[in-house]
Amino acid sequence: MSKPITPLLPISYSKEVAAAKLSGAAIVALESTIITHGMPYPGNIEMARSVEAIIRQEGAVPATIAVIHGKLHIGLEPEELEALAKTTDAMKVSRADLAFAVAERRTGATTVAATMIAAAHAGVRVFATGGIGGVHRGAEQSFDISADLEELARTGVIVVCAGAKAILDIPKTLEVLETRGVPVVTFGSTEFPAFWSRSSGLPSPLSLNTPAAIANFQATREELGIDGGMLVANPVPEADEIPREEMETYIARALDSAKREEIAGKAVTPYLLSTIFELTEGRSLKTNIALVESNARLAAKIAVALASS
Ligand code: PSU
Ligand code: MN
Repeated sequence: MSKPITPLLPISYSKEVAAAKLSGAAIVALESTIITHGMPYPGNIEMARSVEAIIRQEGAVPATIAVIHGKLHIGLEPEELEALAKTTDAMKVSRADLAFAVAERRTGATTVAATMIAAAHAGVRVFATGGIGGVHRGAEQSFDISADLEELARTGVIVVCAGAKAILDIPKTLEVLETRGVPVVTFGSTEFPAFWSRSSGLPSPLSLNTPAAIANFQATREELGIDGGMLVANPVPEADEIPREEMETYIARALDSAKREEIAGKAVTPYLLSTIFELTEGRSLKTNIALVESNARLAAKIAVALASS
């Protein structure tokens, strides 16, 4: 008989997530690419800590997901979170390379797609982030479409975001989500939001006004045997919004320099994000943190509603 080639998956739950799984408490997954590749230190650790605190305030348990030295972590202890925020050489792992990071004992930060896979594996049904990956501008030439969209079509996790960044082609992103059967629900508005700004100029395919209605919608999909995830778009709080026209000039400059420097593949999104932070001298970072906090609050409310249904 041949020996099994796959050893037991090295997986580790934080103390609080392990306890929540036993008691059936609500859990909210959080990604880690936003920490290592989406924001500079120390803004990244401030964001990561405050988002976890907000989830606890709402009566749920945060589960930040990452691969550390080959072990898949569902929930990080405070010192692990701090160490990850300071890491400069973590891989950015998506569906294609999540298992590679585990098999090769690497440290990897999970994208929306990889976080969804890990959350589903751990039985976590709700996940909060800032922005999802999508169809890049010029995708008709570059073919650059984020694996996040395919993951939303396959994996049954509710992803709460602030819409899609205008570094992407938002109409094409919504088209792909519709083609792949992913419900896009804007919370409390009929317009799809554009990350830094509350409006993208495009109507939202669906809209709902309460966390309980969102939980009920997902439960109904599950009863009907419809698999795959759901995208919940939560417009940035008004006080933190940056107008669309203002961001557009920074986006255009960031896209220009990405083209000049021939940035490609998984480096594109991190490059654009960091260039925009530099161009806005940190103002976009403040908005980014505020919207992730707001998404964490909504995600926790949805998770609590799902846990009590
Ligand atoms: N968009 C943002 N902030 C982010 C990301 C996207 O506004 O931090 C990160 C997320 O982790 C997302 C990933 O899953 O980038 C998408 O990368 P790509 O476009 O290479 O699929
Ligand atoms: Mn890409």
